[in-house]
Amino acid sequence: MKIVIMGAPGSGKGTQAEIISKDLEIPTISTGSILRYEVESGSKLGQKIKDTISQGILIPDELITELLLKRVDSPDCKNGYILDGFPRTINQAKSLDENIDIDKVLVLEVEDQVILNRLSGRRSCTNCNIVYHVQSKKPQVEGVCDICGEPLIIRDDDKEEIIKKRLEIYRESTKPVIDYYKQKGKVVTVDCVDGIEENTKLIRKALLK
Ligand code: G5P
Ligand code: MG
Repeated sequence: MKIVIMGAPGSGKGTQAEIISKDLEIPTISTGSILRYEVESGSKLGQKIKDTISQGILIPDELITELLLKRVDSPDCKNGYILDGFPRTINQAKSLDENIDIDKVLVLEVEDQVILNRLSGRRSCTNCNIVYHVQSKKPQVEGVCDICGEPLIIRDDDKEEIIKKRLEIYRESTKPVIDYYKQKGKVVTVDCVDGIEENTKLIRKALLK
């Protein structure tokens, strides 16, 4: 099964994709994580990407599409995957369509006020990509990843003014992608206002539709 998970920054795409990918035994491919790995590598390209991400704006379509299509060509993707964070523009969606037939587009709906709270309390592990929250998903030891023991970080783009910029770009560039997929009859929408576990139950139900 090939699923796209969409929603505003902080709607829970990464968190929920991680859980659902275990259910379905398929990998999650997060373009945000692919880009952050490139930044961590210290390459010249990584430096450019870092500047763009920290401003809360999008990476050029051509570059991100090339990285994504290369990734889905890997052997672990042969039974399907969940795309988290791609496509984010109509151009990206059209390029994806030319190469891959997506089965379902799962849209997580969350209000802006909830998003600000989720992102201001988020703590991330750059090593294994697990995300935590200072109130609703605490690690066993404060500031340390449960899985690998690495220190947790606050993402550069989780500052309030950058979150607002990301929300603006989401509305302008990414929401039209949801309409694009609605016309193709592929969208299932889930109201994700509750806790993580409650929302996972709703998502599992929606995926059976
Ligand atoms: P990313 O990395 O794709 P965003 O902005 O799309 O970044 P983000 O911030 O990673 O999305 P998320 O994955 O939707 O948010 O949310 P999350 O991390 O799972 O959860 C957020 C917090 O809420 C956590 O603390 C979590 O514990 C809590 N939480 C999660 N779910 C729930 C829930 O159900 N209930 C409750 N109560 N709490 C919950 O992209 C970053 C940048 O990379 C570039 C862009 O510059 C982008 O800004 N980029 C691209 N550029 C161009 N094209 C693309 N395709 C690109 N992809 C990435
Ligand atoms: Mg994410």
